Amino acid sequence: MHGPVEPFKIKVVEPVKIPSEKRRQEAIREAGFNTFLLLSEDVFIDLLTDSGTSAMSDNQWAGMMLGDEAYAGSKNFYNLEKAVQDVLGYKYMVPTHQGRGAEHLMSKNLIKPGQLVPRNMYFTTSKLHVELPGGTMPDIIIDEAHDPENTHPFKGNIDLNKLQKLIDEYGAEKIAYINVEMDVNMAGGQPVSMENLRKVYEFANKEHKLKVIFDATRSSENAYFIKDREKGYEDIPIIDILREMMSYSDGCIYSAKKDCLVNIGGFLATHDKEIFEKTRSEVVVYEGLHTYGGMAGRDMEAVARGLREGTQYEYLKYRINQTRYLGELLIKENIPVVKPIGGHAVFLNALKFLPHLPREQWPAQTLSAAIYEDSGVRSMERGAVSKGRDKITGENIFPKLELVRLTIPRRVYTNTHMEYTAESIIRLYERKDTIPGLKMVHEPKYLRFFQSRFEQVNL
Ligand code: P71
Repeated sequence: MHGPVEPFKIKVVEPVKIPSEKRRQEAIREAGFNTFLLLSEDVFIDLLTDSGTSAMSDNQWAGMMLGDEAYAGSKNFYNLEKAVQDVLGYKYMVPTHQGRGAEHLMSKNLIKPGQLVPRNMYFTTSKLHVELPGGTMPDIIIDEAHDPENTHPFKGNIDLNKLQKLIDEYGAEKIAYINVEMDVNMAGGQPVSMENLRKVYEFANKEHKLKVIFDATRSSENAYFIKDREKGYEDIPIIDILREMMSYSDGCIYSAKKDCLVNIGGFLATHDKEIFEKTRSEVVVYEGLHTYGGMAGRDMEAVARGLREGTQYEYLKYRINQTRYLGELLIKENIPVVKPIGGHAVFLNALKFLPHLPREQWPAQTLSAAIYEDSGVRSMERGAVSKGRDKITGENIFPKLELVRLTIPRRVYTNTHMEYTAESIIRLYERKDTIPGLKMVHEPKYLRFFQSRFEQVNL
């Protein structure tokens, strides 16, 4: 049987080649066993991230030619503002160069030193931008999310009891805002249900006068899961689902590099005039004028068109099913993966894949490097190296999830590429006992996973 059918045909191709086995061995050593440090040239299938790696449509490329590169008041800014209003329902929008630019502005303006920003699992840049202005990010995701085998359909949900406990312990005034991520990245691309969003907003806004800020980065993919899995939404168009989702928030940060099918861009959007005024006056310090925020006019046009295009049902169905296709090829061979298969990636459970390695030998980092060496497929560590050290004790934190992410760029790779990837991982699983662990030999201060280096330890 065939894999998910692509709702597009291919107009432009970029050649890729498989480096020789000898070159792969050299390349991963030159990169200190860190896939972030590999040269793109040495990679055959690049599943490092779905961020900024998608293929734009002919309509988006046509829009690029209509870039209005005026310093102030670019037409494309107004097109983007309108797209955000139409698709997400927010009245106000501040453009930024990418998601973390928006995180920076939001956190800086909403967090006072010592405050908490509870969230349904951390994301690396989001956590850092909460910590920089003196906040901390407690985890309030449901327990099921920490168990790779648990097949809860909305594993991204917030546990309201955990939120209540924080309020009981610290008081509502200690909480800067509640942060809800869509299609939770570090949990495996797991969605949040509409019911949960509604309840969190009622709890926060009505009972405690707390603001709710979304990380709406993968909200279109989350909306697809709501349509697919939540009772009552089967016949509702994606765009209406999205607008309802966003109505349960005061604002959001958004990395356009994912669901908007572009290579760069981001924004902050809000229903709240005060958040808008504050962040708009500050965007000029860190990003650029408030009508471009670090993006070229042409980039804003591509984001505007991509935001609309990325809500098409046929496209989303293909997209989510391609990820599932790869996941199911692996599940068939009993490879330990996070279940259910998420939206943007398949996550391998490195603790089960390489049970002979102690946590101190970084099983996920090891597995990610081994996959590259086997087949030229690049993946990303999402475990203890990404998590970093405890802010106070300085000790390594070993989260329950020690994962390797095989992230699928949108509209870029074919189902045959998925099959090639699955075959490599299955082959590796058969000889998993022969894979030696790693020790960290270089550790940068911030977001260490990007630039840390490793050496193999003897088995
Ligand atoms: C991903 C990325 C990109 C990335 C970031 C950090 C380390 C490795 C890779 C970026 C996100 C994201 C969420 C939920 C905010 C950002 C930042 N993800 N929220 O998954 O997933 O956006 O990259 O545009 O600055 O590979 P930005």
